[in-house]
Amino acid sequence: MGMRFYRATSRENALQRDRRRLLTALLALPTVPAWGGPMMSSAVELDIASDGDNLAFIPNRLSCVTGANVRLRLHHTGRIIDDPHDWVLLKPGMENAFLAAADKQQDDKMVIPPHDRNMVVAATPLCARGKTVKVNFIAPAPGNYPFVCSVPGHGETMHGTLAVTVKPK
Ligand SMILES: [Cu+2]
Repeated sequence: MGMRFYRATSRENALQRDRRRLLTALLALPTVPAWGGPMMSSAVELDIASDGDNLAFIPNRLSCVTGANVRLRLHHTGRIIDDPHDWVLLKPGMENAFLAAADKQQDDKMVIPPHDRNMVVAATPLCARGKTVKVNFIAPAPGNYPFVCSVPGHGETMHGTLAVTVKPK
């Protein structure tokens, strides 16, 4: 009697354990397919570099699809100059206003003053010579977004455009 009860209980426990395992497995499944799912925002890797010791970006045009999960890497290819660089993506039309403010910035450890952040979509940290820095961001609404290096004196030539395109249907 006691034995039967024990077996029933252990079978019950085993069932519950199986159900729990199934539930855990279901919860672990991604809610959208790993690739090509309709809800999945596509991941995009963008690479940009300084043009050696010139104050320019290579390439100076980038593009991605709106809503993309962008991972941008900036590489500083300078060999002589000690100036760091960064990559700052701005809202359309903000380039002149942002650079005017950035060029007045004295503190070269913090090149994006807090009151300028409303012009900024995304920005890498400062990148030292020979190094690579990264920033992840979600591509904004379709449009042409200027990007600049915010280090004083750089942005006038060290700039470009990120073309954010509409989602293909
Ligand atoms: Cu720079």
